[in-house]
Amino acid sequence: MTPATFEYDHPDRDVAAFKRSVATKLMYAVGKDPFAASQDDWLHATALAVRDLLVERWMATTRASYAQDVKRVYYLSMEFLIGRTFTNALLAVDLYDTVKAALADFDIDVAALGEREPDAALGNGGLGRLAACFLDSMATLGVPGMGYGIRYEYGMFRQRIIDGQQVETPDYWLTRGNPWEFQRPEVKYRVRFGGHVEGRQAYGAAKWVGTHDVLAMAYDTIIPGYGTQATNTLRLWSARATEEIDLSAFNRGNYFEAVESKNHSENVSRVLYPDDSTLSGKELRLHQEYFFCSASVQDLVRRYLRTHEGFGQLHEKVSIHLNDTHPVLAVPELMRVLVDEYDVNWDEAWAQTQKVFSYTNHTLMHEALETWPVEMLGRVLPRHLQIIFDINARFLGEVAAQVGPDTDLMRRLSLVDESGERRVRMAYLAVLASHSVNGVSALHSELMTQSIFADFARLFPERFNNKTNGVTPRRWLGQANPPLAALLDKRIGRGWRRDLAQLEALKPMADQPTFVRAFRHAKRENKLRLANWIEQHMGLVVDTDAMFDVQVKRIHEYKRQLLNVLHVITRYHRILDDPHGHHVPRVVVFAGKAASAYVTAKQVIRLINDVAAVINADERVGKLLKVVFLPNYSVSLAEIIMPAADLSEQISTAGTEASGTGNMKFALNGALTIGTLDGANVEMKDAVGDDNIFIFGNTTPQVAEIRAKGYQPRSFYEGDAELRRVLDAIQSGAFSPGEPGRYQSLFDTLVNWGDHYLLLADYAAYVAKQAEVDALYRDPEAWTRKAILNVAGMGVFSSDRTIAEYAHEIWRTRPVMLGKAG
Ligand code: 26V
Repeated sequence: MTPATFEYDHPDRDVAAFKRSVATKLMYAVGKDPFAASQDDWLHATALAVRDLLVERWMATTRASYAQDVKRVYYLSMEFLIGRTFTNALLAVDLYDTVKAALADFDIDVAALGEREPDAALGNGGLGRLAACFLDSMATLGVPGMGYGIRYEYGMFRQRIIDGQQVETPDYWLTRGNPWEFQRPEVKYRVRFGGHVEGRQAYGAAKWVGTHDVLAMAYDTIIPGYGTQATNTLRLWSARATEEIDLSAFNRGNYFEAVESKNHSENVSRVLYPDDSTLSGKELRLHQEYFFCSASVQDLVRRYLRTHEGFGQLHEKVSIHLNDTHPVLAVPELMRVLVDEYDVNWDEAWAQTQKVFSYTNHTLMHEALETWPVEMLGRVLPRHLQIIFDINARFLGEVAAQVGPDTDLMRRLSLVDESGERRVRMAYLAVLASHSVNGVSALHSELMTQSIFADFARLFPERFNNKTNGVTPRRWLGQANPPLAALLDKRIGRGWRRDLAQLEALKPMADQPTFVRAFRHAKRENKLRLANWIEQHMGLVVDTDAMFDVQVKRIHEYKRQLLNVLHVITRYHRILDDPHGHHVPRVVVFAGKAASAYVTAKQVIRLINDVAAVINADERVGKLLKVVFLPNYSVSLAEIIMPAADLSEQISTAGTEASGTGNMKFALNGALTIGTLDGANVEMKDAVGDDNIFIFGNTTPQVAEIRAKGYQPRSFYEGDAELRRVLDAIQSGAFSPGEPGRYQSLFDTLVNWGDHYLLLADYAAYVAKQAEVDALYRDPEAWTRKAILNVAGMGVFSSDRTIAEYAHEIWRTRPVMLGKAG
């Protein structure tokens, strides 16, 4: 037996055998003659052939984890932003070249095939993508775990840009079937809603009756580890109508009503909520949250009981991790299952619960903190509301006993916010029920204990900790950046894929001219790839010698894409004022989706497109400045954008971005960062060195001080002629001549309505820092040297490091031990 972390020899690198396997799948699983098969048929057949290889490892891992009775981690997340699987799976099992050769014999190009695969876009942004990177790292490290989530039929909407504006269209990603999943019709759980509670006593068992029920059916996806036999499972739940709903209506002779109500039940898993900026408090969202929590808890309890008697060992065998508060209903659900269904007494159940759960907070933004009206919770989940009330009463009683009567403290700590319509504070429930609460960067974890959880941090200081985010090097370097990956393989070996700290070995090479040249060559190839994409999809020709200056992420006011636009217009004015000046050419790239109801964010998208239209058409500017908004930002588009960037824009108002992970992906691919001291930027600065990153702007304490003193954005507007000219141009319709008033409200947001995110206060420092960026870009050797030092410093930002910390310090799990592959 060896730990699951070893490089293995391959039994399967047999091109002829793989060809046979693909041909067999094409005929017998896809049902197509090779002569009639479409590209999508070939993709499907090849995916099934690759999947066969994964299945063997999967079964071995599952068998070993039962035999070793390992502690399992259940990662509960409403979102898993996986992207494409095909190429990732081929690289994971080290079969890319084999498959490439096998397909070439059929005249099929493996890369082109991979690009036909739709993204699994089951997430909004950072939180969902982090969950996907974590699955990859857990499998790679052999952490015995499982992701639980929802199998949305419609993922993140597709964004089209029509007349400069975002238009959302549905993303039905399952049209051609999903070759990576296994439907499990036999794994079904009843999830109950509504009804009422009988026989309730505080802290005692009760009967929940009169409910209307939905079934949760499992779909399993294999998550392969890299360079190991270990695999994990992502189990996603899909809603199915129960038999009795159908029957009751059928019996009344109403076929139509029966099908209608079936549709209604199955709506629960229909669509991902595409808004990560506000909690709209929609009842369907509450149904989704409980639906997947209940199914997951029932499933993991059943698995535990298969090999254990009683619940005394639960915390030694089970860890449940809450990816933000979205899955926190798993807490009262586990309490309900233990107390109501298995007669465990309250105190024992609560003690186990607290040892089992851990929670990660991903945002301090007030609007995104979940609270549910007591009225709605009581109607949809009456038994859970009682349990939450009981948890709250116990807790407040204990605090009162400890610190004496302090009604103000009680009011602040209560799980129920009584200040207006009574609401349950889900983040407080998560903190109370967990033995570990972490933020996602050093700064964010610190702020968390000073702001939203200050009272809890005083009561339970030992609970709070930091786990700085990371990204998987397999996808974000190995897969996304073949030229750089090949260069690294040649110069430092292949080991960085599993041990990113090995990038450290690049440091001395930053001063070797041959390496610097090769590195620049790789960057150029990536820039060409993006330039081709832009020309093909948008008909715009961009110059690959220009600096690619990139900001891609969700469109949010706090992320300050608008500050970037102010800089773009400043450059435009400077070029017009001095057409023969020594300007550094830039291509400024934006991409990102706005929540469909987020009016200001949508205006920002429109402004970017309007500004792009004016500047790109202005002959006086020519190659010196181009602006592009790439539509439909996604994981697969990010894989093309990140490697092509020279400059990475990470410019959120200090104290607002919990961590950021795009910042890490860019630097890993050899971009320099211009950024504020926010989120993980702070730690990136420490990792790459102050001289190799462009930091500007007010710090978190300075932001607080400016606000406390009464921030006056108008004084910046009036005091800075260059800024005023930019804002006046926006306000007067210079970029919207057909509708001069179009951006009045954006102007007002900044100048007259308080500029909540301090764009004007940071503008001058930002523009000055951009001039430093230009100066460095004029010296390609010096620029590339710093880019190399950025790559070299990114070792610590591997999600493998992050997951190792979670596993040792929070979950306390050990890797599953496996025999050699093959
Ligand atoms: C929030 C909400 C609000 C309520 C309804 C639905 C919904 C869905 C998603 C979210 C997510 C907001 C939190 C989030 O994505 N945070 C990001 O997490 C990243 C991973 O930790 C981190 O790098 C980013 O800085 C942080 O913004």
